[in-house]
Amino acid sequence: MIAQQPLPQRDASKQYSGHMASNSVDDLRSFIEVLRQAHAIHEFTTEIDPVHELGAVLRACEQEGKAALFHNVKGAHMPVLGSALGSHERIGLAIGCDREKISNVLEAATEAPIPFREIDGPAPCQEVVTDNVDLATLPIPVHAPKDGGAFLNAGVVIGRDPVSGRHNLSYVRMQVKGADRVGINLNTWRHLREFFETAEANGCNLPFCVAIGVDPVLMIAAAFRYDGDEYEIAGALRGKPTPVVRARTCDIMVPATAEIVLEGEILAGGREDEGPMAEYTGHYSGIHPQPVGRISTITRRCRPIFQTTAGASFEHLLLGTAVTREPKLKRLTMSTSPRVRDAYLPPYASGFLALIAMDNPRPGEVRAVGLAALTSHVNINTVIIVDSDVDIFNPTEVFWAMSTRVRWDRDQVVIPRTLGNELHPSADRTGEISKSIIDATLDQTLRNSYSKIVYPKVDLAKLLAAESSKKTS
Ligand SMILES: Cc1cc2nc3c(=O)[nH]c(=O)nc-3n(C[C@H](O)[C@H](O)[C@H](O)COP(=O)(O)O)c2cc1C
Ligand SMILES: [Mn+2]
Repeated sequence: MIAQQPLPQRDASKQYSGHMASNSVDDLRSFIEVLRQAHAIHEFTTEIDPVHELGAVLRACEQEGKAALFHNVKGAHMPVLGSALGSHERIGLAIGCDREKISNVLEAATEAPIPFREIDGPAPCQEVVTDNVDLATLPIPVHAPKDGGAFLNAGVVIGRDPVSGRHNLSYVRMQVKGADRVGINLNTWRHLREFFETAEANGCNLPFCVAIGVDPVLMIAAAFRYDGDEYEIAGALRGKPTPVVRARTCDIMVPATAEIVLEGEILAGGREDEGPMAEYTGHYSGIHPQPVGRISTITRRCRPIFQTTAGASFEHLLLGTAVTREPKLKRLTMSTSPRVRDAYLPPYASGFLALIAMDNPRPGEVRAVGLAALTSHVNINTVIIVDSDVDIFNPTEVFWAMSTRVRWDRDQVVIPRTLGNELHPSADRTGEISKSIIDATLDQTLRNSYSKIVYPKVDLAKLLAAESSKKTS
């Protein structure tokens, strides 16, 4: 059993409530409305097969910068939403800010947490309760061509620390293995894995819930690394407490407005093969022994909307590897040196690469900043530091700096045998990997001799228009 702990008291003067005033989102449905108004979603009434077709259409929508709502999924009794937060624009819509402000808003949320609030009375997420569980009643897609089956992957997995009682929100893909059985891919370093290992060491199963179809701030909170009760991050992002209700079968609070909630336990002592699935590394994961979960109850709204995300989708990469890790990357690197101008985790590098721009770094500072970047998230294994005349958001410029400003015998440090993520193709199954800092800044002794060539900007269109008007006259 999980011990109930009082929530820690917070300094109310630090409560963050500013930026959400005009945002009308408080659940998945209201977010879909916002996406419609912003023309950020494609809707399909044509029948779509959840096996392989839905994943492919989702990918095509993502490439156009859109979410997708499938109203007619083959064999399904409910619509399916995909890629809700698969772009900076849609993340901005979810939290009511411009894309440039996302990092700041997320950083501020960690500094001014707002705890959840238990609602009185019946909760929408428990309008219908089913104890006779059959996961086949849910439209869980088989997304990518070589996926080993149907995976639940956009649900927010909620667990509680058996020691402190705090709630942890995260994404953990679950492979459907039977009517009420799932394989659970619990990676190294994950909080839920720590909870499970503690429970299992005491011979206990670990209760968990999966909330599918939630207010998008809960989706963002689930991708965060945070040591407190992670409902606090969702509350801070929304500017008010997340309404929750007690699960039916365990001592876990679930979001009251979720579309669907699965309640179950991760079983102590059992491991079964799980995978493969299209992973955020851009490769399929292998098949590995993983813990097994049993779902005991499904609760839902009367007419629920199912939510999914394809493995290795923009949404998976943005949420899981980039946007939610940048605030800490910036905080640690900028507090290491005031000469750090910007820091970026490009989603195209799956969260393994950090790019940092610095102004005239002093001796030793580049490596100090590189070490700070590596410690900001365990998955980061390469840090490239460039001068601030290089645009870190433009890969062409970063490659140019690497090709012209690095002396490889001197400007690269390799740190062997460091904890990373076991899904990286060069890591072993414990997650051990080697990491690297690449100093692609101009050597201090060369700064006065070499400067980047920059031509003045011209208005070519105006010049050419003048040319063609000459021709016609
Ligand atoms: C769509 C999506 C799927 C993910 N799937 C998994 C997974 O299967 N296993 C895992 O350990 N982490 C997965 N992650 C990453 C974790 O959910 C994420 O790092 C989260 O912060 C972990 O929570 P924690 O820091 O509280 O442990 C996924 C992330 C996203 C966005
Ligand atoms: Mn956590």
